[in-house]
Amino acid sequence: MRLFSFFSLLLFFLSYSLFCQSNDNLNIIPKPVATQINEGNFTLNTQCEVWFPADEDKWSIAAEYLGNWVKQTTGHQPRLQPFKQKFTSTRINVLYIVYDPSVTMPEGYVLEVRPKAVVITASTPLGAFYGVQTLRQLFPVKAGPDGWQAPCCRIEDYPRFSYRGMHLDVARHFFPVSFVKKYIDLLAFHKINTFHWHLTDDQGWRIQINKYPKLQQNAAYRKETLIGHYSDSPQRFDGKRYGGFYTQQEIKEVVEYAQKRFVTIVPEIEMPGHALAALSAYPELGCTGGPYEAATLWGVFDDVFCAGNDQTFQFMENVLKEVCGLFPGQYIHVGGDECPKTRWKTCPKCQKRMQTEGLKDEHELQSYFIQRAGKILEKYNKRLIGWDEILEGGLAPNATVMSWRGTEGGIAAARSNHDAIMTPGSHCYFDYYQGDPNTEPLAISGYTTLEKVYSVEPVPEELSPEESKHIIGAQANLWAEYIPTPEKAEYMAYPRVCALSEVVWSPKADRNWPDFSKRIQAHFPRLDALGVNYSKSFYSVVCSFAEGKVKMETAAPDVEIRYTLDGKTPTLKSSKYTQPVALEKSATVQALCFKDGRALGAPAKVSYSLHKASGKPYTLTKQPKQYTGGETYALTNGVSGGLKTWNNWVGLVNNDLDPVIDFGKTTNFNRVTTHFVNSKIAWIHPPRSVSIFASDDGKRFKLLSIKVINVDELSGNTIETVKFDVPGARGRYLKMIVETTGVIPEGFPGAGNGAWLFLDEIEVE
Ligand code: TNX
Repeated sequence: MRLFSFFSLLLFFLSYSLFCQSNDNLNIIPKPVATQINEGNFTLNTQCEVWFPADEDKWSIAAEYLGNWVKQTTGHQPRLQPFKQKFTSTRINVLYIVYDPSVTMPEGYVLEVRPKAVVITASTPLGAFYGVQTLRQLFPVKAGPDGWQAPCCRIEDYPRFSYRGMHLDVARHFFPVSFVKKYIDLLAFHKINTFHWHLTDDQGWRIQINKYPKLQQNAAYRKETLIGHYSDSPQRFDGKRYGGFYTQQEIKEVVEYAQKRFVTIVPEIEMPGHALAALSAYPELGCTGGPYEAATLWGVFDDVFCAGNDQTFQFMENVLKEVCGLFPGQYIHVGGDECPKTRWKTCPKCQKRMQTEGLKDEHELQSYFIQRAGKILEKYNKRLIGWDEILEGGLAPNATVMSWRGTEGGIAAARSNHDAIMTPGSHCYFDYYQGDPNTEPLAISGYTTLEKVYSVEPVPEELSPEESKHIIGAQANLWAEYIPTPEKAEYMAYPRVCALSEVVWSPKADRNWPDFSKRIQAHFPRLDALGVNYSKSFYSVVCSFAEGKVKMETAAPDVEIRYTLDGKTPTLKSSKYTQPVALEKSATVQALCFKDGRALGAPAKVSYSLHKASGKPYTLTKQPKQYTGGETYALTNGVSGGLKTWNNWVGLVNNDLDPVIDFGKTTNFNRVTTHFVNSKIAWIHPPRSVSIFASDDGKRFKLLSIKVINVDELSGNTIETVKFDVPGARGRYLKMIVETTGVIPEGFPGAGNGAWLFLDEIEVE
């Protein structure tokens, strides 16, 4: 008896520990709900067959997918065998797909790999399909000495959210059907079930509409395209006509392809803003009547669809009718974002519409526009999705909100009983840099690392459990202003989609970055095998500077960092990083990650210019939250911010910045220099004044100098320098007061909102 209980205890611990480490071994992404590894392996061989429920054709989709995968992997086309009888026991070498209503989660499945057979159980074909996707990941990317083997295991799995989305902008740059298919295939592999296809924008209209042939002839093309970044000055253009569109036949082909992967397509037809391309073809739909040109630059444009013109709504009705006929999903996205009201304010037709409809301002006119689109969609049994601006001026009944400007839109929608999809710019914009902008390919701006994507929580804390039910999921967006090729699209999307997939699929309680950071490395070879040009920025070294020392970190575990200070690229022979490195003088640090003797990712390269305040601590009355400068002593880290990303800037909105630097001892200095951003288009305004003070006790400060900035004179997108010559100045503390302009004045983007103030590096010599 004793012996028995000892053994059962031992068995319990053994199986428990197997259970716990299971994910480390299987490395499935997104992580399944429950996994248990069993003894033995299953081997795919040329005898294997796929059996599936005979009664409904959708089961055959999962079966065919599985069969094709076996064929691609082993070269052997398995026989596909529908079966009607109740599933009782397994035959050898069969991959079973089994209907079982007891698997209650609609997208859930139970996958059992046994030594002689595989059984995927689900109550829906969709669940079975996801079982197949997991099975794919159980096999290695190359056959081992004993062939294609998967470990025996039992996996129980189902998603956390019903809406798991990924977006692709094909308007700013056009992507061929072959790539769109590959993109969808990869989404399915990661159990993402919705593909948001952004089909129209200022720079191009990409879907054939039979009723409006000029959308194909004209609106699908632009004269030329911006080269480099929007903020480059002067802006340069390539002088080449650019464009393309999908025929309805191609759209049908893609829809069918997606259906075979249980991916629903949400097409987006932008209105009333982002409409320049459409207006170039049908100028009568704009307030001024044109002429218009499809945009060659990125941004937000004043010319939008006229909301007073009945022809506009006739156009929308006809376009949406064809769109609804092409896409079988329940949702149609109508945009609604970034629609300036400039033209509407002076357009007699729009003003008349406001009068007759009793609309109090242009925001209500925008809301009227979207509500009419909603009514059209209702006629075709579709539901409307819009960006969070559709909340302004009143929400259309039944509308689902896509919250992109933070989470507020989603919160407001949920509180008013509307569904919401979270796609906050900070975490879900895959057009942002995923590593140091100095080593990454050109991106729009931002800094959204893999780890940051992994950390996003779709359900805001503010919501009650009841309200939270309206958060149906999350999505990431791939805006394509700076993504001209499929290779770059993959680079920007992967591996961030992998992190997103886990956010939307796996249980919240299982979110664990250290664990994911191991599994993602095992996932990379799978992406290699699928021919995905994913980014390796996950391995990039991030440097920070404090108290005279450079700290080097990487998100990847189990790697070594090697660095140089002499301007050379690190090799396996360079110094190995073990602890923060003291910098005695200005230098360029290069750091690179190595694993198993191989370099991973691109080397980090940071040039430090040291001065008397370098690495010194400072205080601020108001701590920045969003723009922290990226490290503790951002203002004294020896590195100035650039225009590629705001990540290195210390920023506050509608507030002064007032750093007080502590030199640690009385210090003599002659000159103080600092920098601020002037980018009114990005709501970042110059300060009204900058003043500096010195103190010995940190309490009583003496004014050293003040500079008044001519705020109105500054235009464009620039970094401005302020220099104070203060010969003979001395003190232990140096205070700087950078005075905000306050609220953005009329006539500038974001008028009425607080202006941002961005400061970086206070150099003391
Ligand atoms: C904002 S997100 C936009 C897009 C741009 C994107 C660039 C949204 C609804 N509108 O038009 O492409 O920023 O990040």
